[in-house]
Amino acid sequence: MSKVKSRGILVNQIGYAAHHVKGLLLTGTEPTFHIYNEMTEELVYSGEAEGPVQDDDSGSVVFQGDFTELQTPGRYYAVASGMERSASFIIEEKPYEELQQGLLKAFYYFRCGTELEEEFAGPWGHAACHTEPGVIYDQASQKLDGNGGWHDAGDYGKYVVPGAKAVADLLLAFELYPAAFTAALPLPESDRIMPDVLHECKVELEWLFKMQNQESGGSYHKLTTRSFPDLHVMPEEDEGELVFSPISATATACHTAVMALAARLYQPYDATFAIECLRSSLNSYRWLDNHPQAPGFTNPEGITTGEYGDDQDVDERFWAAAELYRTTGDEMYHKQLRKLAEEEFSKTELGWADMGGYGTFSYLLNGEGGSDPQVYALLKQQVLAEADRLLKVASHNGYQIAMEEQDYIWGSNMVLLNRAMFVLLACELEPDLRYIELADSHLHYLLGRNVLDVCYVTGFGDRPILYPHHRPSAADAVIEPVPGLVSGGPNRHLNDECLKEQVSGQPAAACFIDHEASYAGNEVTIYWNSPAVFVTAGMNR
Ligand code: G3I
Ligand code: 9MR
Ligand code: ZN
Repeated sequence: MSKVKSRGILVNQIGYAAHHVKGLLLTGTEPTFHIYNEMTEELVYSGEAEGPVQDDDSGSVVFQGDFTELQTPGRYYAVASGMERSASFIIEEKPYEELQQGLLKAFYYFRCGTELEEEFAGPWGHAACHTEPGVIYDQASQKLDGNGGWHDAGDYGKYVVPGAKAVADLLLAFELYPAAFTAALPLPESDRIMPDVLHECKVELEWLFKMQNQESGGSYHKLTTRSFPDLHVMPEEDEGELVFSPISATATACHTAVMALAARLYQPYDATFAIECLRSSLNSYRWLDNHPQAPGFTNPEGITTGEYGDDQDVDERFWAAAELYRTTGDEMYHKQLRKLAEEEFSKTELGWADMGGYGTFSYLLNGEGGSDPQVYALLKQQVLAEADRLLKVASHNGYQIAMEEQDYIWGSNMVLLNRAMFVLLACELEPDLRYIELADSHLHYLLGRNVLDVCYVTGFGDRPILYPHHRPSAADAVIEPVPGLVSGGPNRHLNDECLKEQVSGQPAAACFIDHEASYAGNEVTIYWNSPAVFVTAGMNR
């Protein structure tokens, strides 16, 4: 457990882009701050911060200091009277390049069913895990191969819905910002022909093929042991029987969507694989068509791993129709999309439960030609209204992020990163510098400009998360956790014992403890990493 007191002078512990807005926060009583060059110890900037601003979500009063004028590349730190010196930070044209690589490399560390070799995993390697075939729930005589893919999180389950969100974020990042994906990671598959992000996503997509029942086209909701193993168990030691949970509509619709998206993106690099993806998507759509009404998934008796329950599947179906229309141009899917668009659900969310935003952006990014002008205009208007709402929320927030008290839930850092991703996507429709600055501001919070003065990514910044709820990190012999993992973040509902014991009564944004037992605050997941890859790639383009 790490419990370190904030230095009171809060900066992005990685750094700032030379030509973007740069800000620090002071939680003391004095607004004056100074910035020094760390190499030369030369005073390079002095400023008066604005404020104070009362920030109830974090229970702090902050002065907001701006040093946008300072653009010379270098490494700096800030000081203010009565405070420890701040974390050091860089100013660079592209300060997040290494971070983006680390966040993407994390997916390699999440790989299941294959040995992680020292050459690629460094000290965090381990033997192949979960290689045994699984049984189909309620059909104990039937075994299926479910090898491969990524572990979901700090546990070793593999779940279709969050897996699809993670792949979608990575593929969208590559689609919009290909220039940010030219460097090799490297991975065992690196070939300098197909970008590594596509190699990595292929690992999960090939696993998704195995989650599909070929006869009906439907996708099993998840493949997990019956219950979670102990925290100090390495993946290869987790030998409980693997069970395919029943097929669900949300998993199937996510499968349809992400396979159609993949078919488009792999086409130039691996046409055979692209065709397989499209075939799988069409088969999956057949299940949706045959099951217009399906109950939401709940854990069947005897299975207590993550549920990812969601009784609304219209948003996932909307996303599926949008991707199939975009990939095939077939009017049948367009018709379906127009019909679903009339239903009542969020058209802007990018979470694992509410996925309407993916459908919306797929449709809008396809362009106006070929669209229904009315649907196009309506969806675009909803996107811009939400983006402007987020700008407004951030303008009232002491930490300059579009977060409100009720947003500090389990995985609040996903809420934060999804919003950054959202405004970057909005920017593709309506270029606006304020959207980019807002996304950047969200990274500043994630990387240290928060009330706890912590960098929520393992292995990055000078006060990174050290004790994530992540089984390999907890169980292996290496002191440092696996690097590049985004922690879930503050959770005002305190849904685990550790949070209840340690931070009861704290304000929302301080409901966090860097402790390995805190699964409701300090776990890591593939779908908290994926929007972080999207946002850093957006900044690195
Ligand atoms: O959104 C509501 C909010 O409106 C409401 O006011 C508040 C009050 O309870 O709850 C919010 O919902 C929360 C929901 O996450 C938001 O996505 C629930 O409380 C919370 O229990 C739920 O947590 C989910 C958690 O599983 C428990 O089901 C997380 O989203 C989800 O990321 C997490 O996923 C787990 C997997 O099950 C297993 N693998 C690890 C993974 C990460 O912890
Ligand atoms: O480790 C599990 C984590 O991945 C899940 O997100 C979390 C909630 O479903 O559950 C964790 O497992 C805990 C279990 O729910 C209760 N006993 C302690 C387990 C942690 O070691
Ligand atoms: Zn595994």
